Amino acid sequence: MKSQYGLFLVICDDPELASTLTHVQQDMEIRVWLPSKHGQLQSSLIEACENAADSDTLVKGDITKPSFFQQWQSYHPICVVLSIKDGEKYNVVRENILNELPESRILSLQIGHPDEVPRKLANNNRELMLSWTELLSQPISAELRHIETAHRVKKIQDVLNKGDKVALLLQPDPDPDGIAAALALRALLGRNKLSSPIVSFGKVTRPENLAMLKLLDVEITTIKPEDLAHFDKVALLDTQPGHFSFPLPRVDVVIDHHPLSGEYHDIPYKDIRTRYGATSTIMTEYLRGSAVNIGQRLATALLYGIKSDTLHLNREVIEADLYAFMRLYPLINYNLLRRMEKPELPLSFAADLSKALQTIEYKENILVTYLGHVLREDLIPQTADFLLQFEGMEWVVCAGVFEKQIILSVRNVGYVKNAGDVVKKIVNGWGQGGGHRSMAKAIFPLDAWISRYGNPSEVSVKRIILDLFLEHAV
Ligand SMILES: [Mn+2]
Repeated sequence: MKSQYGLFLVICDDPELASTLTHVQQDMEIRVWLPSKHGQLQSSLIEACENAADSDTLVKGDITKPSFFQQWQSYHPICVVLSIKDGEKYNVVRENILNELPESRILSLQIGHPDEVPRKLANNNRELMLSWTELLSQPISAELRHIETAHRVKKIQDVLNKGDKVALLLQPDPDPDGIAAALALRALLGRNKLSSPIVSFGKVTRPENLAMLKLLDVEITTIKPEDLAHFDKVALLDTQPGHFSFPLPRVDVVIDHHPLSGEYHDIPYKDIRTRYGATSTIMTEYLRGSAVNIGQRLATALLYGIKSDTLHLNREVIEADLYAFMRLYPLINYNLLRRMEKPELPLSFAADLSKALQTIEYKENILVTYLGHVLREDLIPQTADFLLQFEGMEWVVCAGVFEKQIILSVRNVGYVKNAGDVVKKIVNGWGQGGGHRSMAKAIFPLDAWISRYGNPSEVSVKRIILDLFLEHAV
């Protein structure tokens, strides 16, 4: 019978690997070769593949004979996994497959170091050869990292679960990485928001972070430092005691990826991995190492934490970040992620955006525009992101007024001066600002702006910004 889904043929002389391979391909009909001669290999293969899909799965025969393969000539496509240790036999079998099943493709897996068995596509374009080592080394080393973290999780649980009330303390303007890490720690402890609230000495301010709280239904309580005394235990996530300008009354756990800013000898549990792109990566390893189920909400939060701390993996990341990303990605709610990353625009903004587009100005690859008063602060950075797509532009500055402040969203193409440094020079002394290589933000109190430059008008704001950036960015 010809199957519309094709055939997956396993020719493998290792019973356990053969059995594993029967679970790899879900869509195709599976056939596993059995040696026709009674013997150790035959009985081991039968035993190992006992649970394979159906009774037709195991096929006896002599693979050194061309005729064995002729029974599948009508199938299309045919994928063969070939793993035979004996080199001479391997060559005979390979020839038989190539000749008798001209439509087949072969994945040839060999034992050996990847240097000796480099990934190679045969001249016939039908066979890909690689080593089992190459195939397995990445997932196995990730699982080794995960299991290495399992005993750490036990220690965290021992430290924190002695307390009735555990504070999950984030930095004063909590960001997605910290929020996700707190949700993950709560899941590891098997606690809820009452017994382990997320707390901070400041409020979430960035619109996309507020969107995260709203969409994932996360509460953060703003507390004063002395309120920490009401908690039995305190865990710091994505931050360290050294980041605070005053001594914290108690700290039991620190999990972070920022550069070490203290010795912290007295803290019962600390895990600070400065090579990691995100604390969310560390937490994902904790969760996977202790086999805790990662639900959709938690997965979405952790993936967003990794994405936002690594600028969508555009900043330096290590394999662990990529691996965590890969494992989380299938678990997330894509719709929620999109809504967190790109908050919807209010319809009333269309007219303002249209005017801002019509009145853009540029000089020496610097493009500026002014939105006037905006309903929501994130409309300013969202417009700046959009404007950077215009050809030839290296810098974009989008300005707007929000809550008695003039806010500048700055973007650049990444190979010019550092946006954060430029903004720091511009705000020097009378505004606040900073950022990264290609993204930055400046905030000027409206009255300070007025006393310096007069009332902000579309024409004056654009001229002032252009002058400032021509002076400092070029
Ligand atoms: Mn972080």
